[in-house]
Amino acid sequence: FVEFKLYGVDLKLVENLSRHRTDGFISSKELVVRRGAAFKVGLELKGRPFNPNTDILKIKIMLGRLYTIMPVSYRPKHSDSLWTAFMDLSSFNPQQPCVYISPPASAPVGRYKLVICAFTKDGQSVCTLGKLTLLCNPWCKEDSVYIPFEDQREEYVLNDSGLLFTGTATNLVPRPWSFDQFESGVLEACLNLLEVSPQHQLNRRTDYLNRNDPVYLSRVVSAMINSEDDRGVVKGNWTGDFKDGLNPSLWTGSGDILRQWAQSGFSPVKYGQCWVFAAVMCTVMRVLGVPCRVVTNYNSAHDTNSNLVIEEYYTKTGQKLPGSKDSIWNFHVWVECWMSRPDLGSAMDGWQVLDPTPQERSGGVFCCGPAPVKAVRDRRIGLIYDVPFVYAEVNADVHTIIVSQGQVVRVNKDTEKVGALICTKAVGFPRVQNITGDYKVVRSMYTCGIPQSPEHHGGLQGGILVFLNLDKPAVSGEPIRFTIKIINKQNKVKRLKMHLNAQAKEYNHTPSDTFWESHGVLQMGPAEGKDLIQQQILPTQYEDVVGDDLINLAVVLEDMSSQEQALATEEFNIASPQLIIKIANENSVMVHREQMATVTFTNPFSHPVSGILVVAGAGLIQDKVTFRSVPKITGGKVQQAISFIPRMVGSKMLLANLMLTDVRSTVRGFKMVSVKSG
Ligand SMILES: *[C@@H]1O[C@H](CO)[C@@H](O)[C@H](O)[C@H]1NC(C)=O
Ligand SMILES: *[C@@H]1O[C@H](CO)[C@@H](O)[C@H](O)[C@H]1NC(C)=O
Ligand SMILES: *[C@@H]1O[C@H](CO)[C@@H](O)[C@H](O)[C@H]1NC(C)=O
Ligand SMILES: CC(=O)N[C@H]1CO[C@H](CO)[C@@H](O)[C@@H]1O
Repeated sequence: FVEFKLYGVDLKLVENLSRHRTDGFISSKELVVRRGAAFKVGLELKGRPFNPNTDILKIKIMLGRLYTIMPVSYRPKHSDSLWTAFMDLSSFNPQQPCVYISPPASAPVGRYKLVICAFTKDGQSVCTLGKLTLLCNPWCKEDSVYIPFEDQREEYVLNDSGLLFTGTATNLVPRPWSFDQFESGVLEACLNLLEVSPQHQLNRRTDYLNRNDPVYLSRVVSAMINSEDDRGVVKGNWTGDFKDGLNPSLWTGSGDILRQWAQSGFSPVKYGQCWVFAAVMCTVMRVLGVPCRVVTNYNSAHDTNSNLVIEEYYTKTGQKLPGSKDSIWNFHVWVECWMSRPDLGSAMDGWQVLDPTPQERSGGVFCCGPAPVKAVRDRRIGLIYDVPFVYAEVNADVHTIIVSQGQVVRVNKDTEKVGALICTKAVGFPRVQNITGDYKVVRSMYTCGIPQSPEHHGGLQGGILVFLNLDKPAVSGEPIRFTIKIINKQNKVKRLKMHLNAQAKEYNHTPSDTFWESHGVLQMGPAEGKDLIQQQILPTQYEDVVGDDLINLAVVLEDMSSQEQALATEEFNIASPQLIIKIANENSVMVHREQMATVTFTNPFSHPVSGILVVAGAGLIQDKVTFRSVPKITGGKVQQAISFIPRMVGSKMLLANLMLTDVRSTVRGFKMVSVKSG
């Protein structure tokens, strides 16, 4: 029987990939399958046919040095914990036999090797080798990442684009983002990430064994996304100076970042801030098959001393001071991953907070989570991991303090500000979903999407109340109009000094110098209410200072006879113009066929601007995004035509990012493109 030869494993790529919902990875030319579901492997025989009565097949599956050997049976076998393999004799082709291999739903994820050996009756054997990548399987009930709704599985595992929310709770700014999990080099970089991790370097065997558990996987990934403590992917920088790297606002997707990291031999990519860390983590988790979404928390507290109070300091003239080590970021972005928590009990199953932005060490390294969202809501701060930290991020109180000559002259307490709104992208639609109620029991006055300004006020004990309100959301190129309302609660005439102060402020910084101020004196009659004090800041006064930053506006009143103070503040962003993207023949976009689009920018600024345009889109524009310079424009329109060849069928996002060089703004836009199979 010397003529019996086994030639190569035909991994039946295309067919089984679509059944495993891994067909997006087709360009990786590897077999990518999910645990808990069988896949099919075909064998090429040369010489005599396979004889099921006398020949025996055995399969060895290897993950590093861990391995398991299974006999190939002739009847399907099911096991929750073991790999099994069988041959279907009813559709048996003796020249090209097929084997079905089933990984258990609890198998570790990673890159496996596979050896198939045939033994003949007289003791001869021949073997052949294959490779496969095994991922988690949210479609499989026995998998600990199982999520029971198809639209959610598609969004949280397969969607390769999305929106990240920035801005403020009353004026959300969606940033389009390309998660890129199916773009070239991304799958490989994600698997590399597991291998470069300190856990793997320290003890491969233990790491491989632990990789069956999404709690472990997500914690490893949360530490590896930032470059602190390890050879992680992204370096954070909050200095505002990014000259030896890329400004975090200019990334359009995760693909560039992960490829750059892998190609540089795993040196950190410069630079990221919270939404970049979170978006790259979301890509890695979706690639690994763990359902994941990016979440924004507005007015996110960073409570360094765990007293659940954040202090903010102002001068008597309304200037915000660099405060304590505690801080409030106007927004902070993290991710949630969906998994069961056998370590905590089924009540904690579901969404888990993971925060890859390096803020505080957890277990000695910069990582955070998984913290069950339910534990945060129910204040179960004894549960692992990092529940108290996340709890403070969404629940701390804010004390606004006026200081004068080292003395505290006034304290306002706000219990509603922190965690004003927590949101993510909705399933299947490019819009926001409010998930505040998952994190806390709220009586919030903020609304999602519809700008509605809450009234921030401060009053003298028994004396004067002051309110500060924007007349409407601030828009680029238009004056910022606001109204101050004062009520004299006492039955006597009061003379008041009024100080108004505006400062620009990055989303996570203490404000820069005052760029606009106004001072005056006014008189209030007994028990009088005034709400006609209208003020405005003109575009020429804020345009060049503010850009993508926020404005911190404050009013301080001082009773000239008693010296008592009252303060009201408002923080807001300026809605920037949008890029408009138009797709030619929008309803007949075909895969692999060249397609045209135009990006239009209308300049709302009071002077000419120019900038760099980047266009990207997972599944639409291969590899690198296109950079183009846009000519100077004065109040007018500029149009840029682009062409691309869609690579994948489905609903894909084309996105554009214009970094203006004359003002400190980045202008964005996106358009969903429905690509048909032709
Ligand atoms: C931030 O970037 C600046 C300029 O590129 C660089 O000089 C500085 O060292 C960076 N800071 C960190 C923490 O990497
Ligand atoms: C991804 O989200 C977009 C909306 O942002 C939607 O149009 C598309 O159908 C989603 N894709 C999948 C695979 O769920
Ligand atoms: C967001 O949800 C919270 C809690 O359910 C609610 O109080 C708040 O008004 C919502 N904001 C919206 C719908 O914009
Ligand atoms: C086990 C398994 O799912 N194999 C599938 C591979 O693809 C072929 C063709 O679609 C299916 O017939 C097999 O069932």
